[in-house]
Amino acid sequence: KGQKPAILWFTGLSGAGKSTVANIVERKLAAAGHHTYSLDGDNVRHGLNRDLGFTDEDRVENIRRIGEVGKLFVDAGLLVTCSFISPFRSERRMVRELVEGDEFVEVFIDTPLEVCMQRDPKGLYKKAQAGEIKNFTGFDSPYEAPENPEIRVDTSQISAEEAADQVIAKLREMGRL
Ligand code: GGZ
Repeated sequence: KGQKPAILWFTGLSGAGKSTVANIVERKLAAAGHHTYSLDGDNVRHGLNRDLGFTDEDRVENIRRIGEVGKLFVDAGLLVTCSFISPFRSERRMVRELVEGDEFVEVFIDTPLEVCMQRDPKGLYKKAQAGEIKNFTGFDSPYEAPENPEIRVDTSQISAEEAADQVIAKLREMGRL
C-alpha cells in the first residue's frame, strides 16, 4: 500500500469528539490496509505521562513527549492519530517542527464550547463549574484555536462518522493516502 506516514494531530476542547473521530478514522484506514495507531489520553496519560497534570508546564511536557512518540511511529512508517487538547499554538508548532513539513496534519475538531459543556460526557465541566477541578480548558485555562489547520470539522453539525469521512476525503485530496 503506497501510504505516506504522518501524524494526524487532533486538537480541540474536552468533549469536542477528538478521540471518537480519530478512532473512526483509524478503523477505516486500517480496514483499507493502512498501518495505523492511535494515541490519546487513555493510553498515554495513564502510562508514559502519568507523572503529569494539567498546569501549563505539564501540558507542554505532555505534548512534547507525545510528539516524540508520534515521530517514532512516523519513522516506523505508520499513520498515527494523536488526540489531545493541546491548547497552545506554540506546542502544536513544536510537534509540527519535529517531523518533515507535510508529515504533520492538524485536524481541528472545532466543536463550540457550549456544545462540549452540554455533552459533558465525564461530568468534568460540571466539576469545573463547581470549583472541584482547577485549570480546566475552556473554563479557567485557555484554548488557542488553530489559525490554519489542514482540516477543520465541527461535530455539532454532523455525526462522528461523517466527520471521519470528511477527514479521510481531505487526506485523499491532499495526496496523503
Ligand atoms: C482539561 C482535563 C483536565 C483539565 C482532566 N483540563 O474529556 P477528557 O477528560 O477525556 O479529555 C480531557 C483530558 C485532557 O488531556 P490532554 O492530555 O488531552 O490535555 S492537554 O493536551 O491539554 O495536555 C479531560 C481530562 O483529560 N482532564 N483534567 N484540567 N482536561
